Amino acid sequence: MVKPDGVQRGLVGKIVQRIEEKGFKIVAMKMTRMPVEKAREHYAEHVGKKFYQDLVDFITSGPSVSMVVEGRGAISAMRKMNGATNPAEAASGTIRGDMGIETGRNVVHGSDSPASAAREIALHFAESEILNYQRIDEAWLYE
Ligand code: DAT
Ligand code: MG
Repeated sequence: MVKPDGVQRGLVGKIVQRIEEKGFKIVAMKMTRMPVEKAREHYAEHVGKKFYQDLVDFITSGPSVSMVVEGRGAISAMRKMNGATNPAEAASGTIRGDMGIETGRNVVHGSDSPASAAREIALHFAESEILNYQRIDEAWLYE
């Protein structure tokens, strides 16, 4: 997900480009303003933490772009491409390392496990919004 700061700063195209260049397949994508109820559910694991309310306020503050990204090892690779949670600690070459400064404005979200990916996809997408198609370069990406 490109968070509201990424959308406001005009970074959606660059982030989508990184995903495409890696070879991963975007099988669903949409811009929404996340409703507060969805945001609470999305960040349920952080309920009770001191930054929880700021997080919900921020993620619902404007449009964000959600994607379902498919490919071998996509979940862990996307986390690596996103970089460490705190952009100040994120490696150069990562989205957060290259495009962010502070933890509360860290540009992107990525699911952290198959279970959370399944949960988050079901939260943000209807099954009919997830497309099944072949990309022409697949034969050159996988052995
Ligand atoms: P990640 O987004 O890398 O999965 P997380 O799940 O631990 O990180 O936290 C979710 C978001 O909450 C994170 O992207 C930014 C915010 N956040 C995390 N830790 C924070 C902290 N100590 N202070 C303020 N915001 C924080
Ligand atoms: Mg997380």
